[in-house]
Amino acid sequence: MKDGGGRTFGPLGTALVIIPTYNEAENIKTVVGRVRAAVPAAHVLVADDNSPDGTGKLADELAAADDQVHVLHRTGKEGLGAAYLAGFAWGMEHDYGVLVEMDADGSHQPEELPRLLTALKGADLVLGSRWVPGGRVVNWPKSREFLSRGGSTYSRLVLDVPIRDVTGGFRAFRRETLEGLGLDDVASQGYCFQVDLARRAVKAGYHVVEVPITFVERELGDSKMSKDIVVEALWRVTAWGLGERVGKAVGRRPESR
Ligand SMILES: Nc1nc2c(ncn2[C@@H]2O[C@H](COP(=O)(O)OP(=O)(O)OP(=O)(O)O)[C@@H](O)[C@H]2O)c(=O)[nH]1
Ligand SMILES: [Mg+2]
Repeated sequence: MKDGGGRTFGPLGTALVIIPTYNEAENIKTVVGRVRAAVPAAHVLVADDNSPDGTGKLADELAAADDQVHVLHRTGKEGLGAAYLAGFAWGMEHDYGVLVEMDADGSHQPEELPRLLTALKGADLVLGSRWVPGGRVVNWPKSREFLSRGGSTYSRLVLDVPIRDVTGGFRAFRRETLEGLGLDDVASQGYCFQVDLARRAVKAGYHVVEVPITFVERELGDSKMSKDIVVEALWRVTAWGLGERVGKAVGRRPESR
């Protein structure tokens, strides 16, 4: 398939939907079931950080009953970024052609996955987006929307990336795109991991497409959002932005981190 610029994209291989979990016992069965129903050809990988509430054990039960469900048990809570990096490595080792990021809490609707995967036929990376026309959030307090919109706007301006929803975590990567992002030196732990990957993709010249999604606030379980995560995002995005400006001023290529 060709995009607007006339580039030809290769066929998509089998998709692996990676779901990072920490204390998602109330959500894991529902979300995995919804993914399996929405995209029956795709596989699922639950990347669990040894959740005290037994999410990992529930995921094992799902995997035992279904060859297309897999579990990556990690030793402890290390943040979203580390869980995704481990999930990507597992997926590449097992030869998946598409790696998808998705939350466990129902905020990302599995029924929207086919639209993301269709868009990926003509793109290197597809971002589910709340902040493009047609995208929206359901049941979010104004304070949360302000934080998310503000984070995206700040990142877009400071990093000069033309993406409306740069912090979102419902995404589909071609395997080749991930391979080209230089993931070895990614240090971001919390949600700035998403900003980091998006900015790397834009800077590397990949064709990044935003697809509108309806993001639904979690109904069950607790948020892992914390002040530390916001502070990490703020300082890293600011440091990346400053690094690029200094790089441009002295006429060299931007640092990768
Ligand atoms: N493996 C792993 N998963 C995590 C970690 N932190 C968060 N997650 C998962 O990442 C996804 C997003 O986390 P949420 O707590 O829903 O964060 P959020 O969506 O920003 O916050 P809410 O809007 O309040 O739900 C969920 O599936 C979490 O279980 C972590 O340290 N390790
Ligand atoms: Mg959530």
